[in-house]
This record gives sequence, C-alpha cells and structure tokens, in this order.
Amino acid sequence: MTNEMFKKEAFKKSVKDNVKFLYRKTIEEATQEQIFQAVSYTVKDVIIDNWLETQKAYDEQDPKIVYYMSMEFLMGRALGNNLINLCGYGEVKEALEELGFDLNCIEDQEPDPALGNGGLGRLAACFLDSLATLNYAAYGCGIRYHYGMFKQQIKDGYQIEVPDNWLKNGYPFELRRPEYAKEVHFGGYVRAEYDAEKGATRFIHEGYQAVKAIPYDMPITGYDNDVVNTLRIWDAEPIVDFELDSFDKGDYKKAVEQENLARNIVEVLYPNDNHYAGKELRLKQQYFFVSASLQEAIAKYKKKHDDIHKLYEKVTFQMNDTHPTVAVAELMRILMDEEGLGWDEAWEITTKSVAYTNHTIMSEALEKWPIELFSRLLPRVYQIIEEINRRFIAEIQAKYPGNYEKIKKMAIIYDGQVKMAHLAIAAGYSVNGVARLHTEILKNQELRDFYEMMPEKFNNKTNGITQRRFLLHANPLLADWITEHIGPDWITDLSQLKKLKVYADDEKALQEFMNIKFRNKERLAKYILEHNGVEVDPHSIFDVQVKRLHEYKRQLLNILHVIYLYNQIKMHPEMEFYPRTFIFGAKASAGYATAKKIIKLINSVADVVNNDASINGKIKVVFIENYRVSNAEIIFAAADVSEQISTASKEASGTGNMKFMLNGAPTLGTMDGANVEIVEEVGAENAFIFGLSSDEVINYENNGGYDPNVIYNTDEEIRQVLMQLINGTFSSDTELFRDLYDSLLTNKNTDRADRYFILADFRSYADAQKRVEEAYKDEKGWAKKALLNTACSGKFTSDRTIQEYVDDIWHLDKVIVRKK
Ligand code: 26Y
Repeated sequence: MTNEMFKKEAFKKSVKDNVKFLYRKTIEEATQEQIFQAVSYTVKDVIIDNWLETQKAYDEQDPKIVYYMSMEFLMGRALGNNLINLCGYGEVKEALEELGFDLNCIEDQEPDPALGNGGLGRLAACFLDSLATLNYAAYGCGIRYHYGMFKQQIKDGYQIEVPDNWLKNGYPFELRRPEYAKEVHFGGYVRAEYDAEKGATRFIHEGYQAVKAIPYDMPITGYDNDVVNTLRIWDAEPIVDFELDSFDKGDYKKAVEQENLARNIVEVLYPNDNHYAGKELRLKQQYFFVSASLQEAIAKYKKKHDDIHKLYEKVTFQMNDTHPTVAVAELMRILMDEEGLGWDEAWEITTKSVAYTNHTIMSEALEKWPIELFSRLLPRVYQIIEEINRRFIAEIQAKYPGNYEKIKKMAIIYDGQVKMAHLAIAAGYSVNGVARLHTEILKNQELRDFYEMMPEKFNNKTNGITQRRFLLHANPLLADWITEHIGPDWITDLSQLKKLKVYADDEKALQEFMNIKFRNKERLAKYILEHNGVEVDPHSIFDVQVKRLHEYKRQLLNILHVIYLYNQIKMHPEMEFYPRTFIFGAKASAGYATAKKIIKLINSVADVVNNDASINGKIKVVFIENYRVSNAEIIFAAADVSEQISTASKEASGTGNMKFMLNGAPTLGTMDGANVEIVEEVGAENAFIFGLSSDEVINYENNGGYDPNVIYNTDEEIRQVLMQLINGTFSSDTELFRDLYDSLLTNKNTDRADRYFILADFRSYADAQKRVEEAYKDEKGWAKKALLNTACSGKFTSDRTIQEYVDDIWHLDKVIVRKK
C-alpha cells in the first residue's frame, strides 16, 4: 500500500526544508531529534489536508457525533502510527534511508505521549483509531497533562518515579486552538432569583474562580481512508494574567488563587490505576475538562441546529468509567441555566445523551466524593445532583414501596458521599461492561439492584485492540507474512485471520511462523541487553507478564513460582528443564507500597537466580524498566507465553491478553475477564488454564474468605518458598519482604490473609506451567498452537468493539471523506 503524498523526492525535500526553517541547519548538521521534528512536520502537512477535508465532509454530511470523554488517553507514539495509517511507512523508510537515517531510530526520538495509566487509557486510544478507520465522526475529549505517566527507573531493585516532561521539545502532532477557549468556574455560591415574568426561579452562580480552558487538537488518522478525527485535550490558563493593580482593588488573594488554580489543574496525571484516593485536585480536573468539552459540543451543535431538544439525535457522550460522570449534572446545568430549559426537558435530553462504561468491580476503584468537598467546589452542580438524587429515590420508592434497603444501596448521595457510579447509571441510557464475564458479574453481583430496576440499560461490549498498531506496526515481519498468505484485508477486517487456520498443519508455514517469532525474540533480547544489561537466550521460552502492578494481577504468584522452580532445579540438578526467561514489566502507583515491594522482590529474585552459576542459566528473570506503549510493541511480538493470571472475577477484561494472542502467544491464565472469550475462540487445547473460577472466588469472599494457613502447613514446597521471603535468601535484610509474607498468611484488621488467593491457586498454576513446558518441547505442536492463536484472534479487534458500540449504543452514520 502506498500513498501518493509520500513520493520520495518531494518528501526528502520537505524534510530538508523543515530542518532549515526550524533549526537553520542542513540535514548533515541536524540531530536525530531534529530530524524527528522535521519528519513529523512533513507528515503533519499531509495530515492537515485530510483533516480539513474531513471537517468539510462532516459539515456537509452532518453525521451524529460521539464524544468519547476520558480522563486518560494512552496514545503512545504518533509518527509511526500515522505513517502506517497514511500508508506511507514504506516510502518514508526508504526516503530516510537515502538521506542516511533509520526510521526506527527516528521514531525512537518521539516521547511516548503517556496521558494514561494502563488498560482504560489505552482502550480509549484504540477506540479512536477504530472510529477513524471505520469512518465515524468522533472526538476524544481529555486533558493535556503537562506531565503524563511517570518514567520508571529501577535503582537497586526499587522503582524510582521520574517526571515525564513530554512537551519539553514541543510536540509536533498537536495544534493549539485558542479561538475555541472556554471558561470553567469553581467554588463560590449559588443565588436563587425569582423571575416573576417566567414564574420560575433562576439560579445564579457567583463569587467563583474562573479558569480558561484552551483546547489542543491531535489528529487521529483512519487507516487508508483520508479520515482525520480529533483528540481534543484541554490545557488551563488564568483568565487574566496576574495584575499588580488588583492588589489595590483588594483582589490580590483571589488573583493569586485563580492563577494557581490554572497552573495546577492540568499539571499531572494521577498515576493511580484502579485505586481511588479522593483528591480534590482530581475532581477539579474532572469538572474542568468535562465542562469545557460539553460547552464546545453544544456550541458546535447550535451552529447547525436550532432545536436544543433534539441534541441527542446528533450528539452522544460516552463516559469512560465514572471519571467524567460529573458530565451528567454539568449538561443539566448548561441546558437549564444557560439554555433556559426546565428540569424535565433538560433531564430528557441528558438521559438520551449520556452513556456509561464500567471498567472495574473492585470497590477500592469506585469514585465517591465527600459532599463537603463536592458542594464547596461545585455548588451549582452539587445542587443539581441533589435534585437528581431526590427524584431517583422517589423512583426507587415507587418501584419498591417501603424497601429502605434499596435506597441505602442505590442512592446517589448517601453516607455523606456522592457516588459517581450510581449517578452514571441513573442518568445513562446505556451501561456496559467490557467483557462477557465482567458484564455478568455486574448484573448479578455488583450492580444487581440497578440491573433489576432497569435491565434494558445493561449491555456488554467486549474490549478490543487495534491491529494497526499492535501487529502492522509492532510486528512487521509477521504482518508481511500474513499478508503474503491471506492478502492485506486483515488490516481492516481482522476476522480474515481465520484463513490462516489452513496452515495449522503445514510444516513450512509453521516453520516460517516460528522463525519470525525467533527473530522478534532476538530483537527483544537486544533491547534487554541494551536497557538492562542482562543477556537472555532467544532459544529459551519467553514467558511474559507486562501490565500495571497490582495485587489482583498477581505478579507475586508468578515470582513465587519462579522461586519454586529455582528450588526444584537446585534440589534436582539432573532434572529435565526447558530454559525459560521470565520477563516482567510493570509500573506501580507511586503510593502503593505493596506493589513497589513486589517490584523489589522480582528484582531481588532476578539478582540471585541470574547470578547462580549452578543452575546453568536455565532460568533468567528480567524486569524491563519503564514499560510503556512503545516498548510494549516489541515485547508482545516476542512473547511465547502470555501470563494472564489475575484472581478470577477481578480483571474486568484485560487487553494485553489480546495483544499477545494476536502476535501468536498462547495464554497461561485464569478464567477471568476476556480470557474466557479468548479460550472460547482458540479452544482450550491452545491455552493453559488454571485456578479457581470467578464463582468460587466470589463464594469464598461472600463467606469470609479461605484459610491459606492450611496450605502453608501441609505443602512443604510452598512453605519453603514462603520461608525464603523472610530468611535472607533474597535479601540480607530478612525483614524486607515480611509484609508480603504476612499478606499471604496473616489476617489484618482490614484485610483477610491472601485476599487474592495466591496460595489457593499456586499448585494449579504450577501444574499449568508444567503443561506449558511439555507443550513447548513438542516443537510442531507448539507452532500450531501459536499460529492458531493468531488465526483465532479476529474477534479481539477494537474495530469489532466499536461497531458494536455504534450498532447498540451510539447509532452513528458513516461519513465518506475520500472522493476518489
Ligand atoms: C478512580 C481512579 C483512581 C481510577 C483511575 C484509573 C480508577 C480506575 C482506573 C483505571 C482502570 C483501568 O484501567 N481498568 C482496566 O480497564 C481495561 C479496559 O476496559 C480493562 O481491560 C481492565 O481489565 C481494567 O482493569
């Protein structure tokens, strides 16, 4: 696939010109970073034309628009992805070679825009890619954090967080749009005023602090269709620049406060994943981007349409978890206070416009704001939520007369808190989970009362990932091989991959497939040597667990099992053992002590195991520093085994599991999240499943947990592993890992022992690992499994997910931009 716009000679000239104009340098004098900037500007030129065309098509065709509202967009690098989607990657690579540059190295100059934590943020990025590729009009709405996800350094085995100043050199793929600035108001008070003419009360918000929201647009290119959608992220600026004379007016304090508010609000992404901390600044961030985005959406709608009552026919807002849920009340406020509608009209529009996606069932991730904080920061919005709550409770009472338990469980405001999930469900016209099992658990456990009251709202949308980034860009060798065998249609229709099934017993094809895997393993080995200084053998099994560090994801189970294997090899040196490289990558939230301790443990085990000559390099343990989207692409392509070992019922879906599968790595996992559907697609014989089921886990939880001490006391080998945490085997400080040891065995006031069922699942996990080894020794058998994983991964494209959102929730129209 080629693109006229990237004719080599014209491209080279444009890069040279950009280097000259931007840096007053010749190509020979420019640094790699400057070449990156120059190339990016050339690419942006191509994009701008399509961007304008797309805008024009939207103006003419007036499609319904989805606003995907998200606190997080984990975009990853844009240059390579844009070249892929513009079908210019090949030409540009060659053109740069002729200029003496390697496109891969140029791509490496780009900072990862990491405006997200993990799964939820990366899902938002995949969705934008699919929306543009499928010709749907969509805006991403988010925050232009000045500092994204921190960079992780490992020092002495510990995680150190380093600020991510991604805007330091200027980011070429963004466009400042000051002409669309909006004002957002915080604090102050609400004054009620009776309007005798209308016979109605008006509410006037006064004494507030104001912040100016300035949008920056990032282009989202569709694949080979000339569509360019927009990710609009909001920056903050003070309304008036700090004025000295305001001191005299007595406004000095307010002027300073307003300026500080603007400075702080978008400074940094909260690095918490699935853990709510209740920070005031976070609520400010939420309201800031939600208010600005809604104002913009309504202004845009009103330019073309004069009946605000029909807003929902042209506009829909998808709330990515509860983080933007204040949108419900803010939309009500705008419709009533600014558009002059009454409550019932406003409510009808709102409840036909907002929809909610739930990404977690873990109670510690649920957002509940203290009413004191909420009402002080957003007095008018709070007032509206109180009224929504009053009416919602009345509805509950009408449906379940006298049942006060229901009110206790379902009210939006209760126990002095505003419960954002309840608000999202009460107002949303759709509530969806992100994998079949997850949605079932929502309906039958966590949100049971809501499901009972309004079953029609609930639906499932199993997550997906974009094959453009995670195969076409990440794994060019495999992408080419697939295209040679089944043609290029898989790039926009991933179900085509099933055509690869005919090669499942074709020795030549299997050999080629595994050769590609081997070359990708060499590429990763080189990366690990360069970045970790550890030599790993690409002939060993690459067993990979990369994801955020969280107790429920059970990296601890993985590393305890490594210790167990190490003990086995030490005890039985003659035992047959297929060499294995255990690869970890994970960031821990800065304040999550247990997670950080697990990182230290992994690195301590790595130190001991990697340096123990007596085991002949049979096991290597590698912790890849600063796991992020860009190195993820290299890692997925090189994996033999995909570790998806969360405690069943805890992982809503997982999306890394899909990226591994797509790249031909069988899943070693529990029946959790989307693993269930992965196994369904690929067949149980091509995965390695172990552990308690979600029903079993939930059953234990509802009945006070289980007792891990029984296992500790009866299983000698497990006991040995646990003892080694506190006997100096992995640290001269015997107390270093005491907390981890205790967490597995001792009930605390707040927590049960082994909350995540690590000991309960240990034997079953070890057995599954044994099966992995046996299967891997059968070379042809393994190749077949690997190939079938790729061949059966078609369901897990975000194109399919997005089409389901469109069909069942958003009802968007396709827009054609390319006129050819
Ligand atoms: C409230 C706050 C601190 C918070 C911040 C981030 C709460 C949650 C999150 C992030 C959640 C998240 O990433 N969830 C993941 O969403 C993925 C996409 O749906 C799922 O695949 C994954 O299982 C789920 O953990």
